[in-house]
Amino acid sequence: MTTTTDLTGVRRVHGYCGLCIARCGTIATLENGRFTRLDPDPGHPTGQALCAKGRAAPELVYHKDRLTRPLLRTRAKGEADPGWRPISWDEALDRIARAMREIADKHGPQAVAFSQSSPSTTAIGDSAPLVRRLMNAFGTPNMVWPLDLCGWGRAFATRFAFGVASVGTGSAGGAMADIDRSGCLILWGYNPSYSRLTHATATVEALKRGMKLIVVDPRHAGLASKADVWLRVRPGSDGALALSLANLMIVNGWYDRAFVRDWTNGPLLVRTDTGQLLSAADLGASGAPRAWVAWDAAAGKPVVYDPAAGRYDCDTSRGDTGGLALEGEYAVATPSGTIACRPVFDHYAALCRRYDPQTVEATCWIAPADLERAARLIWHARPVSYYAWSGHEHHDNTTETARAMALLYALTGSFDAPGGNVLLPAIPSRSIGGEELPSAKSMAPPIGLSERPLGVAQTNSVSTPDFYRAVLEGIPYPMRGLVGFGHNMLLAQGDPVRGRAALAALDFHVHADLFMNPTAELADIVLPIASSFERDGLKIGFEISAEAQSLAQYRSALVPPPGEARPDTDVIFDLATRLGLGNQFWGGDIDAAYRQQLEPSGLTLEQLRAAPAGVRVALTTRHAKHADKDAAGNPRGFPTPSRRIEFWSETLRAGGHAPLPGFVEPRNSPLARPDLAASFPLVLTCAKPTLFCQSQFRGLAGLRRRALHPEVELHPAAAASRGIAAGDWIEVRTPAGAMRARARFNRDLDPRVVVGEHGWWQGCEALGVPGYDPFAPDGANFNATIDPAARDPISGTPNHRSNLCEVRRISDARTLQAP
Ligand SMILES: Nc1nc2c(c(=O)[nH]1)N[C@H]1C(S)=C(S)[C@@H](COP(=O)(O)OP(=O)(O)OC[C@H]3O[C@@H](n4cnc5c(=O)[nH]c(N)nc54)[C@H](O)[C@@H]3O)O[C@H]1N2
Ligand SMILES: Nc1nc2c(c(=O)[nH]1)N[C@H]1C(S)=C(S)[C@@H](COP(=O)(O)OP(=O)(O)OC[C@H]3O[C@@H](n4cnc5c(=O)[nH]c(N)nc54)[C@H](O)[C@@H]3O)O[C@H]1N2
Ligand code: SF4
Ligand SMILES: [Mo]
Repeated sequence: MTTTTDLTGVRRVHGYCGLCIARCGTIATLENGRFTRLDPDPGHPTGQALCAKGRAAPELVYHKDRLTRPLLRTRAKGEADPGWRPISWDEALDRIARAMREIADKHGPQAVAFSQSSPSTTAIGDSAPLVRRLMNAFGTPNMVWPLDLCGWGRAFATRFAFGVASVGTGSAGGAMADIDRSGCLILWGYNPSYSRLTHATATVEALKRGMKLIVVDPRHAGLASKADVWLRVRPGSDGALALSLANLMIVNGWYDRAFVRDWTNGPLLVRTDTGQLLSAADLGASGAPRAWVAWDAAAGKPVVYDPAAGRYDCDTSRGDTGGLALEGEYAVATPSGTIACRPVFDHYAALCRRYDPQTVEATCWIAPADLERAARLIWHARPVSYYAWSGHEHHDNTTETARAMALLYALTGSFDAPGGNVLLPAIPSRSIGGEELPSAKSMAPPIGLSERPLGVAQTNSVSTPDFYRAVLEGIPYPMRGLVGFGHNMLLAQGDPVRGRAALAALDFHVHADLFMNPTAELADIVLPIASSFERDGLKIGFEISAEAQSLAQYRSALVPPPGEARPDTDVIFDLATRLGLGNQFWGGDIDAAYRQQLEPSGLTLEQLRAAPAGVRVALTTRHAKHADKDAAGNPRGFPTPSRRIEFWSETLRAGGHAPLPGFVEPRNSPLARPDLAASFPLVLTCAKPTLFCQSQFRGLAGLRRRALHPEVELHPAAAASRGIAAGDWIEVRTPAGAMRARARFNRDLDPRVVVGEHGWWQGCEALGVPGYDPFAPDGANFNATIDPAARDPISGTPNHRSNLCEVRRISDARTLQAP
């Protein structure tokens, strides 16, 4: 029995919490139709525990500040009071469709951008494929959302190495840490105790059976207290750390040589004269230019590697790759003379050697002994799995860092092995994102593509700085409209003052949300949206384990939304109809979309609706799928251009980047800018709040009570030398801007590091605590301090976590005085 009602009018309903990426399995209690409690569902693969945010769900649902009616701006943007006038849904949708059409007629549909909050911090995942479908049907490639900060490092940068995400994300697939069977888990810039409870509970269980744990974090946060090794890395230097761990592993022979030889492009030869891969064409006229060459030390001669077949000559002829060289220099005879060459792996090992323990102590602020313990553990406690997130993703060197980490991981040979990062099976489902629609194939290129063709624009995603520029300067083309589903970009992203100017300059802007926020304040129309507890949702697979992947669940609305609020999905369908695109939206039938999604699964909507706790589909996990052979006996390999894990990326080289994952100092680091460090001597990073999701929930008294004010963590020694006492209001200033927060002491930090928290703007009336001006230096907006020019050259990711700062006690803290 999955949904029960007793005689006192109490009903318990199975579902899952949509508030963050953990998607915890839940049982909701309804008393006489009112949603009163949310509890974990221990029978659910993600239902071991709930966090405080999940337990506060009833407060969120019934909060007095929820938006309840569509609102129309009646005063000019820039006026303090927008003069919101409630309007009907009909009027709102008509106005939106008309404005979108007008902009499209004048400038093309690409001049209307969409935006969307991250599915990791909101329930937008319930509707995200349909938002994409609407974009595809309308004909705009421009989705402004935080992919550059969230997902790029894990799921896209690691593809340069593996061809698939070696650190999976919920939405984009990829390999997930098989924590249940790992010998050693590395949590790298990731604190699941705060951010993804399901992973934290799985880790604690695994530690009980003896799994080893390495935590890489400037803070001694979360599971660091249970770690065998905690590496207190200097923010932004993770790439150097990864190379240095790889160095120790290579030097000590602590790596899977056969795996590197057979499954990476480490054996391919690099010409010493040109610094390029030696191609089969270099060996003679009959060689294909896209076929490469390795050195067969057993035979003492070069062998051709054919990426199309994924095999070496020696493998085809002898059935043996054991003689392929990974190090050394070889003189290869070619028609144009002898060419000295070294294998890719030899170059990689040389790169890693530059990060010897002493260099790394100066670069990463990590003691050589800790480094050695970590490297030893990674090898001796195999199989290894890892999960990495915001800590390594929010930097202007994130692509190279993520790649260096992925390649360190390749050395373990644990990829897709039991206990490693495993490409889990999934319930078969069909996309409803509309990629196949004719309009999707004839869209203009997205903003940012020409400058960073290998970056987020590949996925029709736009970084906010590029969006702001397109609006304000028409580069690369005019951007005149924005249709926003949640994303609170003025808080989530840097340069809020420019962002405000950009939003104010749009011809039309609609924002759909549960609450008013600073981004919505600048819209022409604001739409009231149902929370995930007030709408249905379909989830096919829960990502974190093979068991979780096998569950499909249809979540039903617990209670009606407040006032006239409606689910995003309904809004998308209605808007599509008004835009004349209804025929591409199943004639307005939302169930038809779910049915299309479910069709290959063998599950029916009726079956799922009748089983609120979900339905399991038997899935079998197979490992080492790269070794599967096709009919011709060729191995499947990896979906990279070479069909091998790529230590050397021809894709990046052709794009003008380093083929090996070199470490680049963050633009504003103490080592890159000693001149700046003279007046801004501290390194500023940040971490997620435990009680809030990003910029949300500060208005919920039950949560805010436990974190009344924005805080900044610093070492007592750094505070003492500046006359700062615990609890003092301090100003954090960078060359780009400033914010204020209260000082919280943390003895575990390196005294040169300061850790803030972003997302503070909202007040909480019930507790009488104030809100903060996101645009003023005496506000509490962390992202007002970041340097908008510091961006990753490949992805465009802005640097939110390794900037220089100085802190000082504020003697005149009137604006922020605690009540
Ligand atoms: N300094 C610093 N900056 C950061 C980060 C950091 O750690 N430090 N983190 C970055 C990361 S990882 C991310 S993902 C971004 C997050 O940036 P955003 O995706 O903008 O996330 P939030 O700030 O949580 O804002 C989400 C908004 O969506 C609304 N919302 C919630 N549920 C729904 C829904 O179902 N439908 C609709 N339409 N709206 C909904 C909320 O009310 C809220 O206004 O911020 C990034 N910015
Ligand atoms: N409670 C809560 N849960 C959330 C969210 C939330 O806002 N609140 N947001 C959701 C979203 S959108 C995301 S992306 C995930 C993110 O989940 P996490 O990645 O766990 O998020 P963070 O706490 O931002 O960062 C993780 C750790 O990185 C460390 N760190 C800071 N700088 C560096 C660095 O330079 N290198 C390394 N190695 N570590 C560093 C921080 O100290 C922090 O402990 O959480 C999701 N879940
Ligand atoms: S961790 Fe908390 S907010 Fe996230 S899904 Fe679970 S209960 Fe909901
Ligand atoms: Mo995120």
